[in-house]
Amino acid sequence: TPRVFSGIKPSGGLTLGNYLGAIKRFVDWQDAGTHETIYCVVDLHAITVWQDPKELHAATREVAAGFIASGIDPTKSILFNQSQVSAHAELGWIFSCVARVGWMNRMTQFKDKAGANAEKVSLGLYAYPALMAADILIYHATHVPVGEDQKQHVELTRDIAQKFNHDYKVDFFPETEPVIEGPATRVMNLRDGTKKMSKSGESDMERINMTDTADTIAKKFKKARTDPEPLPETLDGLKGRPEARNLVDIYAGLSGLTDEQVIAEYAGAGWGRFKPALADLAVEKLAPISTEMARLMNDPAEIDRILGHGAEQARALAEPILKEAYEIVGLVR
Ligand code: AQP
Repeated sequence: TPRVFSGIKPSGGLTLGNYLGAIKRFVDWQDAGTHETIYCVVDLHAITVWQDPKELHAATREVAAGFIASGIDPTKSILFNQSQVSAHAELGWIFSCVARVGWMNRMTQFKDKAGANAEKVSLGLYAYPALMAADILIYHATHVPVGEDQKQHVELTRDIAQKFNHDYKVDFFPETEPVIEGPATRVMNLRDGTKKMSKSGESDMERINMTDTADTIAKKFKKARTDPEPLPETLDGLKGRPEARNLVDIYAGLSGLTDEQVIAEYAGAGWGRFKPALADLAVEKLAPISTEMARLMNDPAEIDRILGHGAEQARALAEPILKEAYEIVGLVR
């Protein structure tokens, strides 16, 4: 069976962006049953920027709880945390030797995250796409559901696989493709519609956390930045209105409607009508998940057990592929 792989960094609590752009789709892939689905809490990626050890522990369990509460079933998907399967880091090293510095220099996420501080960020942050390629290719996964922001990294994964196959004259690593479909593949910051919603953004008001209470969700949407115009009559009317587009897109992602259908339903509506409707919808969808997350997080031993079991399953798939990669490269075992 073909495989799907994707992951989320425990670099903080989950946001609505992670849910709509990633987790919701992970569940769809699992339930479709066409692929073996492998989902990972990518803790080694999280430490590319400083993480307090205690918080990293908690966030790892929170992300795992978020997966399960959203519908990832550990009996149907393999769910584990990256650091428990050392083959990721081992293949990641080989890929660091395959990837070129020039390729990394073109990664826009690195440029965004490093900003003017590129000399001071960790070497890991720079090399991170090579480890991400290993996360995917250590399972020979072909499909990678991600948000729009990760497209470039999945494309780089394909370049790394091609160069490895070419350099060693093998046909070993498959072509991977990013799967970026439907609405809300790039959920924007509620305070600035030109920036994406992030776990680690400065202000809590700019994001919806999956663990936010109903009141907090309502307050954040109420205070979300918008322009003064009402919603347009057609989708075209959202051009040049990033904040308005974002709220419509979030509504579409949560409701399962298309952006067009949302506009058709709310044509001409003012924010006083649309924002409370959006908040109600978000609460309706997120409240059962956050309740379940809270229940799961009360039993960390159970989460650890699930991750440990998933790691065992993942190792069984990864180790033969790693062994073969080592042989191809010429490393004596
Ligand atoms: N705003 C978003 N809209 C849609 N999808 C998003 N994703 C993240 N933010 C949005 C998707 O969630 C998955 C996991 O992302 P990640 O945790 O590995 O890293 P990230 O993209 O860097 O996420 P954050 O929330 O912005 O974390 P920080 O602030 O720590 O860097 C990916 O599929 C991503 O596309």
